[in-house]
Amino acid sequence: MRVYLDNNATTKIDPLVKVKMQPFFEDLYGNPNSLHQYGIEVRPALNEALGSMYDALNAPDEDDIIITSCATESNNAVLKGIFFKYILNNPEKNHIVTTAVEHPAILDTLLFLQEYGVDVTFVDVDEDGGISPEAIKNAITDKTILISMMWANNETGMIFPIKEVSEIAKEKGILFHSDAVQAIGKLKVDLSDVDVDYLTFSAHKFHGPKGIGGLYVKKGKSLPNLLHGGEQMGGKRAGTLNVAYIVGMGLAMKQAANHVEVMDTKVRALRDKLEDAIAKIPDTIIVGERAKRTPNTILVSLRGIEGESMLWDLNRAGIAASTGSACASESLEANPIMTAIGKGPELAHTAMRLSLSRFTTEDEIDYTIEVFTKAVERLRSISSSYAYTNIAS
Ligand code: C6P
Repeated sequence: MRVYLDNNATTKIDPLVKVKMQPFFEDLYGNPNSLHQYGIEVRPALNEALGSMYDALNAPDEDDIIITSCATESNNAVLKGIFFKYILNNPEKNHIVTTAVEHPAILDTLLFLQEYGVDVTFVDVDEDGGISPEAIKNAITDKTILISMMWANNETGMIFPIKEVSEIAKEKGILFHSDAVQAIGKLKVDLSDVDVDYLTFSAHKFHGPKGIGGLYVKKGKSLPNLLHGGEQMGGKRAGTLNVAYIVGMGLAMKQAANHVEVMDTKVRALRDKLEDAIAKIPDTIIVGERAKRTPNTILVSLRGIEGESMLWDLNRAGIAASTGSACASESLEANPIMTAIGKGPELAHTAMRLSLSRFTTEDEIDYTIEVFTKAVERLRSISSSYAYTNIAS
């Protein structure tokens, strides 16, 4: 059996999305900016896709959705756009508040901007991996121009207090961006309820294709371009539109919004079944209160077992999981989230992330429980550090 439990890294394409994209690799290959029939005939599908994205976010189309190549680009566009528009010529407003556990697409971009005089406060998470609205509020100064806080964390699944922080931002007249990559398709993302100025998403996290993402920009909050050139996207992001992928993202986002209930019931029940079984294994620590996490995610630390060893045992049995975020998987350093939430280096090296999707089945979870439990027993029986901690405790 093959079981894919790394859905926070990427997801499989929804079969309906694949079917919808297919004609745009065949007959419908026109450039939508061309004036001839080939260009004209692809435009309705593009409009439909964008319409689905506004509907999925419950945002009016007087706001903007800028299509990008991925969430990393969307995050860069916001942070660098804010720098060019507001900070470069006004050092009185040079402060950005974010969290210490954002994705590297935020953290590394902010480290880069620090070299150009941007002052950044990285708010720490609590020991549960959560963020309190008060901690964000306390970080604000009269120089703060932007708060950037993810909707949900990719490693722990912890859901951040997005509505409260959006209200704090509004009250203080501060711009608010959220990286919602791990929220869309897992949680209700309703922009008529939560007031964000900018929101990042990426199709491959919700059963759409890889290499396409989006940036929602609220009306009146436009930013300078990251990519200059042609007039595509109303002149806001140059480059020939990737029609097939945009069409795929539109349907994937519609499907994601329609399946939030399935995530909250079926997927949550499967995740809880797996988590309950893992929690019964001695010396395991599951990060974050379950009710405060996205319904598909578990981050667990297994005392005495290197995350990579566990990963390879699972992999041999056909089960895909991860030791943390995919973009840091080549580093054998301690899991940075575990470190951020104050777990010691030993626990940080023993982290495993398991993330389900709406395509995960009960048979797959039953098989995973069996393999996982045996792998822990096997690896602990040969782990000198586990034997040591047992004797010591
Ligand atoms: N996180 C993970 O394993 P791209 O690849 O640019 O479409 O998405 C980047 C990104 C941005 N923000 C968040 C919250 C994310 O989780 C990701 C991707 C993957 O956790 C790969 S590193």
